[in-house]
Amino acid sequence: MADVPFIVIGGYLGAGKTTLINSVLASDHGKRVGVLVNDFGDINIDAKLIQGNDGPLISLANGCVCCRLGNELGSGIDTLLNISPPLDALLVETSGVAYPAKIASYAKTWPGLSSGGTLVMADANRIQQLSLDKFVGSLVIEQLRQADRVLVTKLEKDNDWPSLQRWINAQAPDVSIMQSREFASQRLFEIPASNQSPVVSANVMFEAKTFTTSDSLELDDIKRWLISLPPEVHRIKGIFYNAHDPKHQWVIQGVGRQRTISTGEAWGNSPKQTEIVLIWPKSCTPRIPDGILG
Ligand SMILES: Nc1nc2c(ncn2[C@@H]2O[C@H](COP(=O)(O)OP(=O)(O)O)[C@@H](O)[C@H]2O)c(=O)[nH]1
Ligand SMILES: [Mg+2]
Repeated sequence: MADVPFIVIGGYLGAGKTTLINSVLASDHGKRVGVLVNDFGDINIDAKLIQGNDGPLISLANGCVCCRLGNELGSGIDTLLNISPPLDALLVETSGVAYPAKIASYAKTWPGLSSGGTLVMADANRIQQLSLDKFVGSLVIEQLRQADRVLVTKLEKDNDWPSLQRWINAQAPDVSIMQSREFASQRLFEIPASNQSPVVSANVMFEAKTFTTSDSLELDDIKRWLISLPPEVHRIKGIFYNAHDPKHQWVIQGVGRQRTISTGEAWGNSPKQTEIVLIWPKSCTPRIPDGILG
């Protein structure tokens, strides 16, 4: 039986990893894929945001897959490898705080896996600024260096694409770079996997705060609270319940200063439960206003 390609999708918090996985799962590439999603924090919001996936999905919560999840990742891989008929590929979404090469190295030693390459996502509007951040800069640059291909998201007309490409290549010489709007899903299965060895630089510590309730939350209260959160909270994501629209989930997304609320999937049979996760570099110690948390 042929080994199954293990494709790693990395990149910093909010870069667009889950969005890419959703778009791959929704597109017509003819492959049966299994997905492993790691998320930082006690609740795996990303696993809940992956939509329309008829194939198997394994949720790995609570931490950075590269340092703490060895057994859970391994047993997730084995579960997916034991599916019959065999899957065509395994995709793993790393948490935004992980070093992707360490996870990609599983493919070298795990029976039944072959290396499917490492795609690292980079937010066109944040990557350069993040690289200068005293807490997370080295992690963000190391994530780029560990890529076989960098995929740039959120590119707008006013971004200087050639200059951004040059900048990425200065951090990660020779890496191939593409922009997400020109990236057909099929290309995910064609990443040239290199043989780079896992390099892990200084450990950056992150903290996550989780908020859950089964009470209905008012849209205006959520909006006020989101706006009041300081930018040191690098990532906000969650699903909330609003009794005015009892059928649908509402989705919160926050990356840097950008915050959005949108309607999500129907609740279906899942409990109408609000779950929100905030993530920040530990050393930042942001002041989190009580707002809805109170
Ligand atoms: N404009 C734009 N927004 C994007 C793109 N990719 C992701 N996003 C948004 O960025 C936020 C974070 O995306 P997500 O896929 O959850 O990032 P992850 O944390 O890396 O998994 C969400 O609000 C997405 O809708 C993109 O290519 N263009
Ligand atoms: Mg994600």
